Amino acid sequence: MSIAFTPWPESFAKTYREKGYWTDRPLVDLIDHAPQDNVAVLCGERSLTYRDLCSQSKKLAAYLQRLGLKSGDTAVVQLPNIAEFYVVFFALMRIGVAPVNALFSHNESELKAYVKQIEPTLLIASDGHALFRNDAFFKTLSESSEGLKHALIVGSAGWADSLDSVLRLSTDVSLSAQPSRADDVAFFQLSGGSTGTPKLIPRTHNDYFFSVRRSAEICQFTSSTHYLCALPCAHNFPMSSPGAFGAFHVGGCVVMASSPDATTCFELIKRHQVTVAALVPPALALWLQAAPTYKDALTSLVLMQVGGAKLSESLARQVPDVLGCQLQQILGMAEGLVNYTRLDDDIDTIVTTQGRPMCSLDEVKVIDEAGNEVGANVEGELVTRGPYTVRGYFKAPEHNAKVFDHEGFYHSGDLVRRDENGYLTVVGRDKDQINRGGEKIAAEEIENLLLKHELVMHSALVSMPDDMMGEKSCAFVVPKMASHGMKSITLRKYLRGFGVADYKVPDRFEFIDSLPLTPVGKPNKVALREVIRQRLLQDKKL
Ligand code: J2J
Repeated sequence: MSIAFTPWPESFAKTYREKGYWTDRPLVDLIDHAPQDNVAVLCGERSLTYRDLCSQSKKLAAYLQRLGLKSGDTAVVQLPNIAEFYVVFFALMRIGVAPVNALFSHNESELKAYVKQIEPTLLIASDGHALFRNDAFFKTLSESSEGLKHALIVGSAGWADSLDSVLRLSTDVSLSAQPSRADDVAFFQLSGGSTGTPKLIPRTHNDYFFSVRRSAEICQFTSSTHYLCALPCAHNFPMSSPGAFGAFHVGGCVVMASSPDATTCFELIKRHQVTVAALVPPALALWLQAAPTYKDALTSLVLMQVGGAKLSESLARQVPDVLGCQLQQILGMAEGLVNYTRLDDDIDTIVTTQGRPMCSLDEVKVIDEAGNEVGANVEGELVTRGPYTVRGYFKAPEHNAKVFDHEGFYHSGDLVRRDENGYLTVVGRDKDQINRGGEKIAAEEIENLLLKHELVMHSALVSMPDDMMGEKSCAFVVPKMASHGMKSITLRKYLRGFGVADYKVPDRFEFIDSLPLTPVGKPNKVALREVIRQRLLQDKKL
């Protein structure tokens, strides 16, 4: 059985095939067709060749098949940056089970929302996460989703089957199951979101495989590429731009880092002769600070990719000198479109733009509020469709009607300028989202939770400037009573009580008597952003 999603219209699918962009191959070919003796993943003291990765994922696939999992089923997976992330992913691909890969920083609230949406049969998680040290949370999840019967845990939690034992002990690799069809959903990617519930993005084998292949080509990945996976491995950027999958596609090697911090990564770069790393701007800033002391550790590094949030020109200009390698900027989105500065672009283009689309069939328009295309170098919203940009979120008809237009263009909410050569520069955002150093927070999700507090009458979450993170979040709260005595700490605790990921808890709270409103009666977030900007300036002066 296949999973329902919004397909590309037949005429587009035909063109993408004719052009050779969609090849009707399953994603598991990424590892099955790689040179089997090459090292695929280095993780701590462990080294897995492609042969190991293939055989372990086959063992796990066979085990899951014996449990009764079948094509069209879904799974929620939450793993840290460890080799098992790929073993699990490709095992699920072999039997046509579509996972949503939650970020390791996600918590009760996000996992419950994913379970509700995809009604999984299986959960794979790690006992390194507080939620899975015992079976209490799994029981809660299975109460809300009848089909959720199976759990596999990395580590020795004791309450569920251990993934480690399955991989060590199981010998049977006989598989009758097949991957899902290449134009069906392979897995769900996470959207940054701007709504109350996080939206899931159905990605097909065909579209994702193309995006990986083309990315690897643009970034000139080869079998000698040693790619450092320092961002959360489930994120679209380190998975596919070109990321770990790009490295697999060419038989290269992925080095797992437990965190993007400079000391951890510099040691790995030196030890494993890493050639490419990918970071968000705040992590890059820390690397740039730390690098002068470690410079000889970084000699193998050829390419530093930066994306996820706006990189300042001043940081960008430091990269070649301080890290001794080339910079590449990337404007990507889990919904599809990825833009790259090219390796042979001049330095000014690389430091001042976020690149251009990777494929000639990426249709990108920059439009004004009336929906008309604007000219070169004029600010407008980026809208796009193409061979790897999805046509709809999973089971979200109302939201889809708002962000996908009748021609299938995805309205990204990113405000950009496009130059005469097609290069995009991000200048702002017209979506209710905070980009906290690459981590996206949907304002409405947090506002809704705050409104549940008995003393909160109104709330509005906005971004505030931050030197390190680019943006942080500030919640404006109107209490129900003037003499409320409410404190930030109370609301922080309250939000944590719902089990939302830490990065979504507002960095600052401001209590006010009323929210400024727009002419149509919505909270005026432009005005609120200005209020907090002024207050921050005031604080700096004191
Ligand atoms: C400014 N804003 C950016 C950039 C993304 C590669 C790289 C990044 C992502 C990603 C990704 C930006 N400058 N260089 O999926 O494959 C903001 C935009 C965009 C949103 C998407 C990839 N690069 N952004 O960040 O789905 O607002 O994907 O629409 O997490 O991040 O976020 P996400």
